[in-house]
Formats: sequence, structure tokens, C-alpha cells
Amino acid sequence: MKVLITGIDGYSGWPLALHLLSRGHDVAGIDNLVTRKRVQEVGSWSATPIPPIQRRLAAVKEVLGKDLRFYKGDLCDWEFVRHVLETERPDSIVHLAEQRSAPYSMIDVHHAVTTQVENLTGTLHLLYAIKEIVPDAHLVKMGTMGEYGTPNTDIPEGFFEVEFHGRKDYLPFPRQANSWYHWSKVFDSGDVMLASKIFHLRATDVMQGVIYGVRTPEITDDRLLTRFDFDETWGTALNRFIAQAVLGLPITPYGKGEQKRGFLALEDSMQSLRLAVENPAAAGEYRVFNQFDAAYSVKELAERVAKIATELGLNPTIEHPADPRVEAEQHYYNPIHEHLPRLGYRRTRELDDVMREIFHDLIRYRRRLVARQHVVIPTVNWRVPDSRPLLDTRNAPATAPTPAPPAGTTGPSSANTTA
Ligand code: USQ
Repeated sequence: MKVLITGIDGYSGWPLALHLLSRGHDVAGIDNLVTRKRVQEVGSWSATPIPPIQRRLAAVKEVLGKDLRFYKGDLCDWEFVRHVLETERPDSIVHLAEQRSAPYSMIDVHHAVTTQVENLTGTLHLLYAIKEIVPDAHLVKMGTMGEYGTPNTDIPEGFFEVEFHGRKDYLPFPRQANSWYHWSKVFDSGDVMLASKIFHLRATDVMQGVIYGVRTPEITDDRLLTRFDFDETWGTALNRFIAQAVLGLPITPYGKGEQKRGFLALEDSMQSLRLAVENPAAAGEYRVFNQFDAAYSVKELAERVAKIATELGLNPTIEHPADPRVEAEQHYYNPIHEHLPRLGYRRTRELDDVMREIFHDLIRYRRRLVARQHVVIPTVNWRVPDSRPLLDTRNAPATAPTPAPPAGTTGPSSANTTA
């Protein structure tokens, strides 16, 4: 199959390209390389050294013997999007090219607007370009489990049957996202759903949980490594916890630590996306996959990380900083995930094995963690600065308090050869 990956330079995009190539697919990719710059903006870098894109592509040719076509450009540029789709005419498009960090979107108004404008514009451009140029192509769109929030009911895969005032319908399950980033994905989902209806497009919306891991079987050479972020803005919970343990910093499950999320190993995420690509939706079909393996509380993950760290001779500590996010710290969580197993998905990686693998790599690259350890501690606050409830105005000060400066604005800004 001819597959176009948007966001091919990213944490998931890069290993997906390697995975699809090794399975015999013909792969091309788009990226504007902005994540590299944005990670620098908050003073951080990837724990794994990531070569410049041309060196990455050359390594693919040398190690895997495959050609990976690359287009540098921005999905917000309509002419660029048209040009790539006209040139490539893909059977399938995996759309990963979005601002993917919830904390980044919460830094201030500018980061919130950038996140929503870029994410929605890119998706709309792709939807129109597919309609005009490759109407039979299948769009696999990266959504997020965070679109649903944490309702006090089971979470179906996208749709559920509702009975109200004696009438029944099959409707989209309510979305209750907790960041401007997660809401951009909610709006995207609405746009993809509408486009599949009015343009008769094939679409799969992947509600992906939190991914962890640094390796996939195709990463057989250090030049093929994917990025691994550990700072407060770009690193995800489990990856951060392991980096904290390696650095000797406290592991930080926020608040009570009872926030539950669905988690998935990077390698199994690649398997899921490939299955979605190889089993396209029908014309006019908008389908939703909840994509995760198991739900854990962040406290449980912190304890499991600490246990392995101790086995490895480290001295981990766990601290519970106040939760900088506005989210339920204790809640019911039971999302259904049956669609991917029906396509043949099977979990292949166990949590503890992947954690050991991450420890192994991070200990190798400890020097890079140490060089950026000042950006591990959380500073981006979802709340009003004094943390009082937003609607409690009884004791409001006469003048507005000064907001904290954006995260990492004092971090290093020198250009790095690796990201
Ligand atoms: N958390 C901690 N301590 C930390 C970091 C995070 O307790 O040091 C908690 C957060 O409060 C949250 C949970 O861990 O309750 C997950 O946070 P995260 O930073 O790992 O993930 P999140 O911000 O939700 O976003 C990540 C990816 C995003 C993807 C999403 C899937 O950055 O691109 O869409 O995971 S999901 O979380 O299922 O929506």
C-alpha cells in the first residue's frame, strides 16, 4: 500500500514509517520539523539523540535498504498539501502532524491559539485535499482517549445508544476534554466525522492512550532511534517517571495519583496503526478505535517504576506534587476497546519489560538527561495563579495577580545538531 504519514519526524511518526516500510509498504512523509524547535523553546531536548532529517533518511536507506520520500512543509499551507497529495496519490494517510502536548497548549493564550489553529487547519486542509485529489484514500487520524475525559460511566468506542424521552438514537459519546490540546482533537473528530458524511470519505479516528517506550523491532541502529521527551511539557507520564528515577529526582504522580489513563507500548501502537491502515474503513464510514492495552493509575505506575529502579541499584523516591492540571484525581475509568482486537490486534509487550528497556536506554543517555534536568519539574499550571476555584470571586483581589512566566523561557536556545 502507498502510505503518507504526516508528522513523520515525531515520536510515533518515525517508528511507524520504519514499521510500515519493513512490512513492504511504500511510505512517504511530511513534517515541518517544528516539534524540534518547540522542545528547544521549553529548554529541553530528546534523551535519545535525533539526527537531522536528511541523516535519518540516509540511515533508513543504509540500514533497511528502503527509500523513504520526505516533504518538508506545513499542513497549514494549502498549496503544499495539494502538491504532496497530487504527487504521492496515497492509498492511506496517517495524520499525526499536530501539536501534541497538553501542557504546551496551556502555557498561555498564544500557545492555546497556536495549538487549536494549527491542528484544526491542518486537518481541514487534509480533508479537502483528500476529497479533491484522492477521494478513495483512507484517513487514519490520530485522536486521543483524552477527548472523552473521565465520565462516571463506561466509555464506548466513539458512539453509544441513547434513550431520551422515550426515543432512541445511536450518537457520538460526549467529549469532556481537559486541555486546549485535547479539545483541538475533539474539534478535529467532529470535522472528520462531518467530512466522511458529506464527502463520503473513509476515516478511522484513533483514540490513543498514553504511549510509552523508546524502541520498536525496526530500530536496530542508534541512527534510527525515535525521540524520547522527558521534560514537563513534552514528556508523557511513564517516560518522565523513568527519566526522573534515572536522574535521582523524585518521581512525580500528581496530586492523589489516582488519575487513571489507558497506556500502550510504542511497539503495539505501531501494530494498531498498521492494522488500521491495512483494513480501511468503507467509503463514507467514520469509525472510532479506542487504542490502549491497560488502564493504570499514575500512582501505580510510579510504584512500578520505583520497584524496577531499586532492582537496578537506583534509589528512587516518589513525591506527590499538587496536581498542576484541572482533572479528577480519583474517578471511575472503564473504556471499551474491542474494535482493534477484531482486526487481529494482540498485545505483544508487557509493561515491566518495556520499562526495563527504557531504563537501559536512558542509563546509556543519562548525560543528556542531566544536561536538561532543570526542565523536568512541572511549572505549567492549568489553574488560576492562586489555585482558588475559578468561580469563587468572594475574596478576589482588586487587581489581577501576575501570571507565572511561560515555562522554560530562560532555557538554552542554542541550535543543536540533535533534537
Ligand atoms: N502526570 C503525572 N505526573 C507527571 C506527568 C503526568 O501524574 O509527571 C499525569 C497527568 O496529570 C495525567 C496523566 O499523568 O493525569 C497523563 O499525563 P501525560 O502527560 O502522560 O499525558 P497527556 O497530557 O494526557 O497527553 C499524552 C500525549 C498526548 C496524547 C495523550 C493520550 O502527550 O499527545 O494525546 O497522552 S491521553 O492521555 O489518553 O489523552
